[in-house]
Amino acid sequence: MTAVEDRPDTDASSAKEIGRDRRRKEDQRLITGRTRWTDNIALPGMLHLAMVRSPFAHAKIVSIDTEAAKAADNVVTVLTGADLGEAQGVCINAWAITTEQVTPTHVPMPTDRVAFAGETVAVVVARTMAAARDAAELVDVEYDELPAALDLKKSAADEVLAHPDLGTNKSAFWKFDSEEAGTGGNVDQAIEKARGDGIVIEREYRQQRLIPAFMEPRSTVVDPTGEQITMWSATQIPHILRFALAATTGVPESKIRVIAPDVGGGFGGKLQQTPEEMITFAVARRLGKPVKYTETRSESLMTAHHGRDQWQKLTLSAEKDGTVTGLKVELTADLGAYVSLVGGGVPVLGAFMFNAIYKFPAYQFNCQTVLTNKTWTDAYRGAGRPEATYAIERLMDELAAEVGVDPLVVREKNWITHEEFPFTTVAGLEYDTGNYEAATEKAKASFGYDELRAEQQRRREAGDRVQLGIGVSTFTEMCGLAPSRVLGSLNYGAGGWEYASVRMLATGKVEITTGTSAHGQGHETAFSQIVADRLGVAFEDVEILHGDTQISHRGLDTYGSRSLVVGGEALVRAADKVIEKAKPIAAHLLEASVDDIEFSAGRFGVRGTDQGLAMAEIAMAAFAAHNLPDGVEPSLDSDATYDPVNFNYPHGTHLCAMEVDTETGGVLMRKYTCVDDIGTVINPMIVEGQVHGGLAQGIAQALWEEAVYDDSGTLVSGSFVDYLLPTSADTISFDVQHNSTASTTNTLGTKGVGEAGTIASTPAVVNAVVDAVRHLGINDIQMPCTPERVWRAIHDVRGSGTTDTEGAAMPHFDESTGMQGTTDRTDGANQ
Ligand code: MCN
Repeated sequence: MTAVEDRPDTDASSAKEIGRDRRRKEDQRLITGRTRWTDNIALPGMLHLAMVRSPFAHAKIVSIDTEAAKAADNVVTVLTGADLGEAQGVCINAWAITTEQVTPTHVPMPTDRVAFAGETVAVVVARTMAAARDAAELVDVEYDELPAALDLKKSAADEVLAHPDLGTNKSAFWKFDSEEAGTGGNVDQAIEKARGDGIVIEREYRQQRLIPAFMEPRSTVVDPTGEQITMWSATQIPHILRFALAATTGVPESKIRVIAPDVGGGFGGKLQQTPEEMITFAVARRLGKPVKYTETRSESLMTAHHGRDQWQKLTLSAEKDGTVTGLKVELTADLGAYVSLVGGGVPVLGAFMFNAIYKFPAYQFNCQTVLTNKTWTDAYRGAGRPEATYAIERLMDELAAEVGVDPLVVREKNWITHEEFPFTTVAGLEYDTGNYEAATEKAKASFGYDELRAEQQRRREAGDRVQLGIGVSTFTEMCGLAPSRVLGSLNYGAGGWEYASVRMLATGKVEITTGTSAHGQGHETAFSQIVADRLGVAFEDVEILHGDTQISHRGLDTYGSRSLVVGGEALVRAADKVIEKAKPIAAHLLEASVDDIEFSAGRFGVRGTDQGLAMAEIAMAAFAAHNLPDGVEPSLDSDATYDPVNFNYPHGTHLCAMEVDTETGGVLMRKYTCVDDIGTVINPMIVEGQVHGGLAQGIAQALWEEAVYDDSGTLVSGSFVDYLLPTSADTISFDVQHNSTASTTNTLGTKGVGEAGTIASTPAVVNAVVDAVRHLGINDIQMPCTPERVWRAIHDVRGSGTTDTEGAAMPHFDESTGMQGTTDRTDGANQ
């Protein structure tokens, strides 16, 4: 990856903060360790928890013998679900996608039956963490194992029930039809017509289950002493968590304070009201003492919610020249054992994105969510949109192959041109701005598209053992979640607004609170840049406070790449209110009319004169209150709650070159270029980091990561030995660029970036791998494209004896370019 560490902050004399590289303020404390992670918190008399977890995917709890554990050294008590009773509350589902949704009750610590391997059945409370974990081994639980619903398709057919009392595994069926919605035509008719005189592409893709493996495992401390119960948690959603705790335990919301201190990553995986948080809260209340629970990495992989896990059945119709006419999506989505906080809605987020940047005249989306006896699923970076993007971008490559043209040609034939914005899509969204042509041209030039295509051709003709594939992904996404009315129409349980406050302190410094809750995104830096420009104050003078419901008392937190476009807009509006509040004070002090006061670069001036006062001077005057106009309050602060009127639509063109060793199945990334359009860039250095991290996660889905369960429902990829998380050594130096069309959905013209790299990259990589071997007769390889899977695909077509395969017998093996799996090459291409 690019070494951003060596990049200095850009030109300090530049007047503007927005658009400027700024090293992240928060990194000072993070990299020097002068900060507080939840697990660092130590309170007087604090006790430690360890969870006793089910080894079975599905079993009746016959008995729990806690005596031996209770007698162990330093153990205070052992509690079961029966002991805690209703005080443990329930884990809520905030998004029932239909009114008929079948939703099993999710008690944090069940008393009668476990529904996935890893579910908690008892909790040990001890004076040290080690004592708690040791004693957890002594809790003797007798189970009566039940058949487990594991395979997604079989579970959808109700072969084995995940929750026998519910009588079905089918949780909800959700449908969108363009004809019914009035946004397009009849998809079945479009497909029927194409069967007669056009092209019909039918494919089934698997979105494997992934684990959002954040750096800091989940951790929670609850202090029930004092007037309020305080919870520190490594969470993305302190505000939502406080609401959920209050709503499900009966403790008044005003008596609960939730603090998300520095949080070491989340990727959607900490967008949850977890059983562990609920149990910790209940135990602290019961014992009246502070308690802490920190999970081990194995617990994290096994029980923090998982992501993706879908089967996608797709039918695309087109005219013979590649003009698309219809798209039908039939999705089966694995919810796992429970319907998590927003998990049921994740596929619905994808529903609006399958049509992507293309002008489909007809579209239908059908989704069946299914309960199984596996870890529950929910948002994972991109949440629904990577799945949709994968499907459509893979399909566009298939269509191009069928028509016999370059994948970019078929895309260009069908995409929305820049003159057509704003454009209402067949899924009913209004895309505000974009320029797919410009992003693609820039990407092609930087990537060396034509040269790489020529090289690919040469290698094919020469029958090289190592073939070259080029993958394209011209993605868009909807982020900036979200207009509250739209969320309401989708039956979501909350809104999508965001809150910010701006307070000018007497000394001229600025204190900001935001309802967003960063956990690695660098809000403190980027938001300081926005405020510095807006109020004309120094970047260093802005302090951003967040992640504490007592300090930033309103908010809907961080996910869905919403923080800048929704939270940043709230901040701009609050800052503008402060400017408006300051104007009468300035006019009064300058003995001018308010109408003559102009604000520019931090100074309130009198039009047509050189008289003026700085923002800091007005702040001091407002604080001292010695000489304020009548009726003006002695303070200079304001706040704003902003509810967006539209989503936000970043887009980009991602191009990937992969080398595939047709003898071993080994794949190696040769080049990756992306040109993203995220509107106005606030901090290029942060954005580059976001894109890098996002790309690594998307590429990992394409090539390495997969959560695998065995036939009994045990997670066999339960450690980093088996769950293949990439390191920087596994990726290459990415070519990251931008093309900017300002968004009209917010004042700053920005678009979100937090998920862009993840959403775009997975299909780019798989398209490249498939492209490298398409001439052999291969049109799909299931993710992750491990050497074994690639080798099997090649082996299978060779075995079938197709002419193509025989024609590509790969006679020229060059030792110097040989690849094994995904290990680095010695020529430095992977550095
Ligand atoms: N930004 C910018 N200019 C833009 C867009 C964004 O400077 N045009 C900056 C923002 O100011 C912010 C960062 O980039 O500092 C990301 O902004 P945004 O796109 O608004 O996304 P969020 O802050 O809402 O972050 C959520 C997003 C998601 S959904 C996941 S998942 C994710 C991600 O961000 N998880 C992350 N990035 C992550 N980064 C880290 N380090 N850790 C995670 O867990």
